[in-house]
Amino acid sequence: MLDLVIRGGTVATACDVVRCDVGIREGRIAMLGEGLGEAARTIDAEGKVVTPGGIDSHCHIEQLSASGIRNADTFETATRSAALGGTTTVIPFACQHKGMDLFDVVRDYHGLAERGAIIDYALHLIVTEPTERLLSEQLPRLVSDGHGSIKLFMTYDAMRLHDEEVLDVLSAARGLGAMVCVHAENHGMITWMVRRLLDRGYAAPKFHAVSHPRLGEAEAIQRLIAMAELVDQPIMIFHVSTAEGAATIRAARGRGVKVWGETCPQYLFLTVAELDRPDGAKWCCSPPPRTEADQDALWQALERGDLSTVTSDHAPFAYDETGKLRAGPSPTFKEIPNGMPGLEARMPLMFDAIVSSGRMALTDFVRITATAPAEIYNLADRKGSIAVGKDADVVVWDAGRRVTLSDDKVSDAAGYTAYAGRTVTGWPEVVVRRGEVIVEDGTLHAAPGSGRFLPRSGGRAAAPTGRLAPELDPAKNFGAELG
Ligand code: DUC
Ligand code: ZN
Ligand code: ZN
Repeated sequence: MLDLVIRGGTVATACDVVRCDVGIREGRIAMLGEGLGEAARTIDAEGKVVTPGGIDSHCHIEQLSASGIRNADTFETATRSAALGGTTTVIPFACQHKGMDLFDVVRDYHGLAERGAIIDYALHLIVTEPTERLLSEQLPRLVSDGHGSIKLFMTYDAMRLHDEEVLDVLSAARGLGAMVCVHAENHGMITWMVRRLLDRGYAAPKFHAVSHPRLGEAEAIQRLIAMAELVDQPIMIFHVSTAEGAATIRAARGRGVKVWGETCPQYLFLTVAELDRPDGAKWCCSPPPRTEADQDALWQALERGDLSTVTSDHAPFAYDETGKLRAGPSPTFKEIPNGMPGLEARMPLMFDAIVSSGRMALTDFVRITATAPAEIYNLADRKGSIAVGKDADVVVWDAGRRVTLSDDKVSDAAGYTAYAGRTVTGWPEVVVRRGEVIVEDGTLHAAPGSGRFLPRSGGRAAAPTGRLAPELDPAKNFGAELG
């Protein structure tokens, strides 16, 4: 007998939409078909839309910043909010700061996640100090233990790598078959702008956006792509915010470079105008929200497949003295911790904008929010689709329900939503994680610590193309291996 049947819904994957039942046994999808037999429990999904649970492949959870401040959320509160928003898998970070041993860092984040996570998780490794030991001993062990992706920063004083260090990590990742994800902005342009703005007294939150020139995004993406091409290492560009950034990725993909791009709801739905509000600090994130023309360009890039995923970049700080206002009630833009909450709102915002508005197809919604991240980060054997054998991570949507997002409804620890006042059509009514109903009637029914670690290698997306730059290709050059 089946454990659970979701009966009569419109079931969507990234390629098909069919009306059928979903039969679940022992945490996995066991059958798809009409009139599936008896089950211990049945959920009536007549008139509802049934999709895979969301995968949020870029979110900061219980992460310590370089300045010592920790995100507002714990694994418990962050993954609770994710589940209530229809997300069943997250990929947050094990974040090294300078002077920290990467093995200790990874052990500590595993401890936090094991204790608190309510949904399943993998971890990206943030590398800020690529020493010889880290590159030759630690990364190989950690990747083979199931951490198949590495993240680098090209900006932030305390986090960034110089180009030579970026090349070291890209080259090491190539040997390990790991994906490399990058925060790509031109550091010098940002610090130069910050100094000039503050020197002249331009300190309000809205100047945060001015200090991150759009040219700096395209430049860093282009430079990173060139470095990735030199050593033939696949890369993912995080949080693309500008039309020029997306165009740079499109051009590289057009010549066969293995580069993927993501964007986030803050670049699809918000503009720089938010930062000019009295509480503009809430919207200070990096890169900053841009213009309506950028929103249009990013949507087109998603439609064409130039950008593949939409993640939350959830980085929550409360709007009080513990977070956004830790430097006082009127901080300069430089003193405001960067980031905004978004784990809970991502899926409803995207369902509304793609499915309810008719901008793209239901299959596109599934691809962008679940299937593509599963494929890029090598989770697709278990996650990201509704198919026999996969984990039964499923969301039942009331496609007609209208909900106005507001601060008093958020369930993460930031205490506000960047989308307050926006009404979405379509809401995740029931959320199933590995066959267990974990959200129903707006209530969570899962214990902290019940989420599981998802070990993974870099997989197919992270495999090199075999086209090294001529200077590094022994066959085309001087016959010696430099890689
Ligand atoms: N910028 C980042 O680089 N990370 C977290 C959030 C943000 O705004
Ligand atoms: Zn970033
Ligand atoms: Zn981030």
